[in-house]
Amino acid sequence: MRLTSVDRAAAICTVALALAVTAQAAPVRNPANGHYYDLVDNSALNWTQAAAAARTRYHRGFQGHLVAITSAEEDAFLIDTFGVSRVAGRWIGGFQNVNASDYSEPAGGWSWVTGEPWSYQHWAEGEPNDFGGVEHWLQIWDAASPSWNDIPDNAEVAHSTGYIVEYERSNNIGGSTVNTAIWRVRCQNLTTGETKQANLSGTSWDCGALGLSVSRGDHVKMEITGTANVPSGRASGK
Ligand SMILES: [Ca+2]
Ligand SMILES: [Ca+2]
Repeated sequence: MRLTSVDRAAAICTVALALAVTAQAAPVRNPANGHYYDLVDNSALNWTQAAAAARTRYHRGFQGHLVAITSAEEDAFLIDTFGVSRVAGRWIGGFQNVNASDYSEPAGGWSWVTGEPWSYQHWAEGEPNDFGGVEHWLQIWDAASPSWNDIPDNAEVAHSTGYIVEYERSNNIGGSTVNTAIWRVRCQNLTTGETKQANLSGTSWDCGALGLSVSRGDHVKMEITGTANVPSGRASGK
């Protein structure tokens, strides 16, 4: 079979993804809540790219999301399991919802990607500080203590080392009661050129449900971009 450039790109992408996945250790189960956690090394992704990438990962049928650290116990589990040096510098699932009624700088409007209540906080000393007026995303700081820093949506500025994924049953992260994120989901049939897009909540999507016509053998690309309460970023897959 003669591969088109699109086929080759997809094949290379698939190999790269497989290597990236197999390079990671197995996710670790937290017996306190039954959720699994792992670290993904990728210094190139900004927060929104990492947030989208985390949702494309699965473990034992559980869908991933950037970790929402909602208690001291969960925080301690991560630090004890992975170690201070390995959790430092990673994106976690907090962001500042600038449309929220309680938004103010630097400490108002903070939210978790899961929609869980923002109560437990582990800010580094002097943080959040909204440095430069553009720090609306959350990382574990690369300091002696693995505490939190607000930082721009920029991997280079954040000196990011990657991100932390939490896996749990999708009904815990996809229900209307807890998931407030709205995503722009765009599907393109690369074979026919047809494109469909919609703004959707939830945590998994199907290009067929968007009305895209797909025949056997067609190549389809899905892009997930933040809207409204989640800033822009993108991830793509087949
Ligand atoms: Ca801010
Ligand atoms: Ca800061």
